[in-house]
Amino acid sequence: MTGKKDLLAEIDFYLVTDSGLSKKGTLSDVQDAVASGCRIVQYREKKKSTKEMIAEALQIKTICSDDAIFLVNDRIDVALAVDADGVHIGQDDMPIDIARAILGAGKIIGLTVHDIDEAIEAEKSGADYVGLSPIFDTATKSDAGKGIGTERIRDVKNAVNIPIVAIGGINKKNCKNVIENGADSLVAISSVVCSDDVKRETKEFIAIIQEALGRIS
Ligand code: TZP
Ligand code: MG
Repeated sequence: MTGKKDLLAEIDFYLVTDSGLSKKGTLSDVQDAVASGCRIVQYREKKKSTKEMIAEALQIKTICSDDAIFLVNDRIDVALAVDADGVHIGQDDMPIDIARAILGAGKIIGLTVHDIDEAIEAEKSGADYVGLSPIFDTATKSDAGKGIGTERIRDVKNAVNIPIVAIGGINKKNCKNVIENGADSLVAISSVVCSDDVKRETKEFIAIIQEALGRIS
């Protein structure tokens, strides 16, 4: 298999960057998370210029190296420019078949879904994983909508075979429940990037997730 697709089976804590919320900055957050064992990073940047994004993305790619999957949110052009491992896109972004044709079979494409129907459609159209959103109410994304609750994760898990990444309002208190209800991986943006110690937070999330997945070695 080309690229890092096989690493998708091993992901647990998934870092999504947020330069607006971050205490120490995107590069510091990526460095700390990867140093603590995070295996997947999504560069989500809504404010910077394309030029700035490409420069930052190249640095993130270097930090992720062979250790972590490196995806770019929304910007397929930026992902191509830096030869990232793939992209994460939403329902209103580029149709997945066109994104696949541009990126090629070896790249990872994650798609945000909100319910079972969108998840089934995502799998059919060739998504490598789905981001199920939002599990709980969240202030981090203003248009995320109301939390769907953890029971919906199980419904989606039963309907598709690709990994499910849960996102939205997840913290260390509720993350065990998220995994026990069928998520393979989860994102907790504000819990991690707003903290003083991203290394510690990442380690703690990974430990809770691994234990809930029964993968603890
Ligand atoms: N997509 C759906 S909810 C969300 C995104 C990017 C924000 C999640 O942030 P937090 O702080 O983990 O609730
Ligand atoms: Mg998007």
